[in-house]
Amino acid sequence: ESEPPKLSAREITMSTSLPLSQINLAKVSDEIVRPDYDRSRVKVGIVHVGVGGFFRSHEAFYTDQLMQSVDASQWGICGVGLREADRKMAAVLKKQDFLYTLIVRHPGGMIENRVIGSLVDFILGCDDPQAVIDRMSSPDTKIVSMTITEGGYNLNSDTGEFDFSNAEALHDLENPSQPKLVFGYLTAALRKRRDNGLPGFTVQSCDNIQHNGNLTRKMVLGFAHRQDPELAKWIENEVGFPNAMVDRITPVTTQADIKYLEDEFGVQDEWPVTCEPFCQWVVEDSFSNGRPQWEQAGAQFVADVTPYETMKLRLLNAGHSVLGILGSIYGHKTIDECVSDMLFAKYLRNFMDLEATPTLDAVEGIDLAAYKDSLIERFGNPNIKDNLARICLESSSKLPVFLIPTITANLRSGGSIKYAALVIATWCFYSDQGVDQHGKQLEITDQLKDALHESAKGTSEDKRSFLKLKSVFGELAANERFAQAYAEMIDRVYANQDVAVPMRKVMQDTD
Ligand code: CS2
Repeated sequence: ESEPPKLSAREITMSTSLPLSQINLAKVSDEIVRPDYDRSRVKVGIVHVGVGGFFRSHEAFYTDQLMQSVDASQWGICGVGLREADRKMAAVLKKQDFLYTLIVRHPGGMIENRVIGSLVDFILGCDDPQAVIDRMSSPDTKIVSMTITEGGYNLNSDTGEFDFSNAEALHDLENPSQPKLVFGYLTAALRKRRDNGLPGFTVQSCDNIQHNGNLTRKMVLGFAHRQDPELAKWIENEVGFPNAMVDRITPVTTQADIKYLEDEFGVQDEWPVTCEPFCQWVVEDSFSNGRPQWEQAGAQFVADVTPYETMKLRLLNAGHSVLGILGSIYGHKTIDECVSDMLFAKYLRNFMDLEATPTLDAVEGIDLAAYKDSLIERFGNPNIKDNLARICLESSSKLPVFLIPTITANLRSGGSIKYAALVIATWCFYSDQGVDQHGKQLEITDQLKDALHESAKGTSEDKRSFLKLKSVFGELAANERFAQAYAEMIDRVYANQDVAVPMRKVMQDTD
């Protein structure tokens, strides 16, 4: 007599495909790390605006990691989406009791899966702005953190001030209880806290911006001052705005990620997040109303974050932009594809060594050469398919932070500028033509898409036309040395069918 073959653990889970939820957590395969703390005890202490992949692979991960090791139950996170575009995230998270899976893909193929439990609520601001204001002004809320993208700060780069020409900002001034922008929300909530005799909360930016805390402070105060100077003064005294460097490469979630969890573990997670194993968070310890002990989960608290953020923005983020723009025109699709191409890998390394590194101050405890090696290894992770389309999203807000400061510093010091100049010239071609060198349509998403296209189109009449877009390039056009180098690159890019030719030429000129 033969018994029916035993089902393997995997087949058992497969046969009962489980929608991810609190109640189903116990049934999820042991191969997936799950919160082992009591989520029902977790109270909201942090409100986070901008729940995308990066927040979910980074701050929520650190907080979950902390909760796994110590009692941090007062630091649960309530996610907030302000816009219509956040509706799907709100719905998926709600359905899953705010749980999701983090899929950490190592370069060698190892995958660590982990259900993150630190997010315990979500509010959609466009449906109920008052609920967001109330949550932010609750006595339990100590921190409002945000990832609103580099372009979300409503900065007028010409004046360096809050941009009151933005229709939504004007709307917020006139409708303080129905805001649209995060600045309107923060101001409304801080007003309510003051009126209720509560202390302020810390406003914590997690975006890739130099001195992100200082900029946030400037924008919040700029807006608040126009609305209520007394309140602005209170905020100035009450609210901490720590600067921070944040880092974890997090590509856009794909259907393949969803299918992977379903096929391997029988888990239905409608919106998991994939990321690399590397993770870094360097934060200034200037919180005004307490904070989680994130250092116990691997974060670094330092007195001055400047050298870390400059290093990361000018090497990692700028490195991404260099590959993103040149690679898009060349026809590469992902970052790992770029760095496995010798030409692109060498161009990147030269840009880092010859143009970015000389502008950096030494960081104590960090070996820049080793940092660059590690970046190239991270970029090369073949299991992180980071699309160039994501890298090139909103380049007009990224390049002024990632790349242009390096150019400016080199112009000041007499350093090399041609690697960067070719990138800007190629970006002009990209904005002008909207296709790669094989004639394939590029997917361009940028707040300034039309303005970029217009000024790039002027190149045939005036080689320097693109640089005249002051909100992006500031005074670069007025610098003769840069403008000349740029014009030369424009000639090369427009004269060649293949961007590899000017890339090689830049490198030959260096050797
Ligand atoms: C990327 C970043 O936006 C970009 O262009 O450089 O999203 C980058 O992946 C992260 O900052 C990594 O920490």
